[in-house]
Amino acid sequence: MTKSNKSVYMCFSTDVIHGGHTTIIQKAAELGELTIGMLTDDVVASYRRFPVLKYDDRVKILESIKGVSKVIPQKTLSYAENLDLFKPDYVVHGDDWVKGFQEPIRDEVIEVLKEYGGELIEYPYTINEEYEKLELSQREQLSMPDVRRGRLKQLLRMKPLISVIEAHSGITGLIAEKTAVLKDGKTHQFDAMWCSSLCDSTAKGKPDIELLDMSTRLRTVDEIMDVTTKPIIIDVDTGGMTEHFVYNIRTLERMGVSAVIVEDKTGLKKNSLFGTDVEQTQDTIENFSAKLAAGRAALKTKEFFLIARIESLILDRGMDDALARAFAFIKAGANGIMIHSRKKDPAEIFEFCEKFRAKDASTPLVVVPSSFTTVTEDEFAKRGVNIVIYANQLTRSGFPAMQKVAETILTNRRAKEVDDMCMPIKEILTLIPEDY
Ligand code: SPV
Ligand code: MG
Repeated sequence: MTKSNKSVYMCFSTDVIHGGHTTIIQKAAELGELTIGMLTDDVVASYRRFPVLKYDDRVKILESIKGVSKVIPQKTLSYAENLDLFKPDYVVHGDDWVKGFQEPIRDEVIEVLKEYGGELIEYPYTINEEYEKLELSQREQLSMPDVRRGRLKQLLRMKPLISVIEAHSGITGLIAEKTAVLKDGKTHQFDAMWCSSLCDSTAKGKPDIELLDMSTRLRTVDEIMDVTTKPIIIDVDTGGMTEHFVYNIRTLERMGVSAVIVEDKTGLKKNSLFGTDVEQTQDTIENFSAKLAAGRAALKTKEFFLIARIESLILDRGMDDALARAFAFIKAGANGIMIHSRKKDPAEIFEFCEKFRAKDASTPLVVVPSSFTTVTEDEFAKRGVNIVIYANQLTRSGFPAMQKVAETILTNRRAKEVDDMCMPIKEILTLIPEDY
C-alpha cells in the first residue's frame, strides 16, 4: 500500500515497546500520516500501573520509531478531545479492546468517528509470552524498595490529589492494588495504601492502643509489599519513645515504605475517633518537635515523608493550637501535615486548610475523612488537600459481611443459605493468579 494523504491516529501508553507495537505502527503508517497520542503520566498511573518511563522519555522513544510523524499528549483515556481537535481519517487499535475494560472507550471512539466520517481500523492483537514477561518484570521493578519509596513523591508532583485506601493483609493489598473503575472517560485507581494501626490491630483481634509491637506491624507491611507495587503510608501511632522511633522509621524507609504518619499524643494511645470520650494526652509542642527532629535526622533519603499528625481538633484544643502545631512541626522537620477531625461537618477541616494554605502553599496536607464522608476528592483538592486516606472502610465492610454469613450458617445449621453471599468456589480458587 502506498502512503496517502490521509491522517491516522493511535494512542500509546506503554513504556515497553516491543515487536507487536512496531508491527501495528508500521501498518498504521501505511494508511497515512501517523500521529501518536501519548497518555500522560497521571492517566497511565490511574489506568494501568505507574509508568516506569515518564512521559517525555516515552515520547522520545515513540518519535524515534519509523513511520511516526508526531507525538502529542492525550490527557484522558477518552480519545474524544484529540479526535475532535485533529479529526483523523483513521484510528488504529489492536482488537483486544473489543471486550473488557476498554470497551466503553472504543464505543466512544466509534461514535466520534461516525460524527465526522472517520474510520476505526483494528488489527488482531497477538498475545506473546515474551511480551507478557516483559510487562511482569516492569511490575516487579516497581515493587523494589528504592523504586516504590520514591513513588509517593512522584505522584504528588503528578497529581493534585492522591487517593489512598487502607490495607492490612495480602488480599486487602491486592484490592488496593488492582481495583479500578472507568467513569466518564476517566479511570480511577487508588494511588497508595494506608497501613492503619486500627485495621492492623482489628485484623489481629486486638484493640487499637499501640499494642501490636513494631515487628508485627512490619510483618503486615512485608505481607502487603510482597504482592503489590503501590506506595505505602504507615500509621505509627505516637511513634513510641524517640529512642525507638528513630530506629523504626529508618527500618521502614529501608523497606521501601514512602511515609510515616506520627501523631502528637503521648502515653497510652487510644483511637482518635473516641475523641474526648476516653482519656488521651496530647504531647507538648516542644517534646513532639524534638521527636520529629530526631526522626528527620535519622532518615537517609530525600523522598521519604515524615508526616506530623495533629490531634488538636480531636481533643477540642482549638484551631489556633492546631495551626501553631502545624507550623512548629514543619520547622522541626516534618515534611507533611495530617489534620484530623471526628466531626461529620467538614467546616473545621476546611478552616484549617484555608488558614494553613494562607501561610504554606507547598507542604503536603493529609486528611482522613472517616467522619466527614460527604466531601469529594475534587472538593478536598480545591481546598488545598494533597492526600486523602480512606482509613478503615475495607475492614468495616468485610467484617459485617463475614459476621452475617457466620450467623446465617448457625441459624440454618447448613451452608446453603449463604451460597449467594459468597464468592463461587471456582472464583476463590483463581482469585489469586499463581504467576503474580
Ligand atoms: C487509623 O486508621 O488507625 C487511624 C485513623 O489512625 S483514625 O482511626 O481515624 O484515627
Ligand atoms: Mg491509627
